[in-house]
Amino acid sequence: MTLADLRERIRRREALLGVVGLGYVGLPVAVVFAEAGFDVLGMDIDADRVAKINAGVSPIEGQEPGLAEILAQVVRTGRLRATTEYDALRDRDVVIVAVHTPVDEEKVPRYDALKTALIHLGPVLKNGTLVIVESTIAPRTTEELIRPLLEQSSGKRANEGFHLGHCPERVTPGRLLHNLRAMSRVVGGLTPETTETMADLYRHVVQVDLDLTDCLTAELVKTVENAYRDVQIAFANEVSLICEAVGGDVWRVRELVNKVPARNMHLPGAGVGGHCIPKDPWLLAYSVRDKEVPLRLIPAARAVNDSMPLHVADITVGALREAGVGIAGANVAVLGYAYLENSDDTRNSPSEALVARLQELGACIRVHDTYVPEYRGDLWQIVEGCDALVVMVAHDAYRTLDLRMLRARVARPILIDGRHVFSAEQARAAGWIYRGIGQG
Ligand code: SAJ
Repeated sequence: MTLADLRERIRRREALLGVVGLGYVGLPVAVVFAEAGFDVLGMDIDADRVAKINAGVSPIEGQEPGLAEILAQVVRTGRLRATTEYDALRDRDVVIVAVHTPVDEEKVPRYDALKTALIHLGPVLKNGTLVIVESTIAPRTTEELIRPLLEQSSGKRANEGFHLGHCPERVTPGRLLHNLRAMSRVVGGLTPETTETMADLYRHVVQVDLDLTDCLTAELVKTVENAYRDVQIAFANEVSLICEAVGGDVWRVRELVNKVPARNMHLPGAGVGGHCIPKDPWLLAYSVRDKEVPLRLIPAARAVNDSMPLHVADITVGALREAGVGIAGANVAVLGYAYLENSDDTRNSPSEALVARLQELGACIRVHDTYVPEYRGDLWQIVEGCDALVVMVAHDAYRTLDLRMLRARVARPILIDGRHVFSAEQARAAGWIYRGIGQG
């Protein structure tokens, strides 16, 4: 099949699509292309996840407007089905790869899932199939790792036996379907004709700009856009430390700074979690690991953001000490374990670092989280008799808590606010000793 044939099949929605990796990226992708009228075969190594999807049930918890309903519909109409077998992908004209690409302790990318996917995909690739990698990868990875690996595992040559491109995902838990339709996408093919073919495909679901470019630019845009955010958040966090030290209120400072044109001070907070922001700056940095490029700002921003959960632990220890309570043996209740408000996603959660630190200091920890199944217990029971309450995630459910009722349940009225969920005035009026990030 030539690219021209493939473009025609895409235009007529007859192209058979495959999606490898049915997580926060792959599942919404599979759903929206099925909804757009394509025959989609999803593939994942997790048999439970595959079974749930084939039963029309979304394996993703948390608020994902529309996902569960559309998933049920496209499974019912037979447009989407899932498998654990790579072999089932033999007939696919396009295969989108959306597996996770974490970095390890040494900040080196772990491409194990990506390599495994490519090694198993190669042998079943049909002649002329278009492979699109949506996973976030370090600049130059398509050229230096993905292309040779796919040529080797398929025995075909890129741009002849198969076509290859990179279209970095731009999903956000809580807005998975929205972002897929309403956020522009950078489309980078190995050749301009491949890029055009990719754009033909994404035009069926993306309602805004498709920015056509090459693979390297696509890799750079994605890692830079998230490194940018990480640096911006780190700046806000550093300003919050200054405000705490000089007795200022970072929230008021931020509000007035952002009134100045071309200022966009981000939100200080208890830390930076998730599957994108903590990782993508390291993928960007990795691309120059063998070159004489003195990276100082990007690693420093990561260090600032990684220090914030520990800073929240320090604030907690300090507040307890002022109340005459040692941290060892203190009962501390942590509200929020997800990395993001109103999400069930706990990857790289700042709460993990906070809990580990407080436990290291001897505190007894109880955790509640509205969305995370293992922490969904009775909030009122969890806070009962605690010596300090630490809010780590701004779930809507926490914003509406009655602080007076809460005050009556705890042993000591110490409230540590890692996400400015409450105002100091509001908390103190309800009888709490309030300590907030960025508030001296
Ligand atoms: N955070 C702050 N301060 C901020 C913003 C975020 O502390 O001002 C923290 C959050 O609490 C969270 C972490 O950073 O722990 C990441 O939050 P996020 O809002 O960046 O959410 P993510 O990780 O889902 O980021 C995604 C990214 N999207 C993609 O990679 C496609 C990011 O580029 C988007 O900017 C972000 O969603 C978004 O704005 O929706």
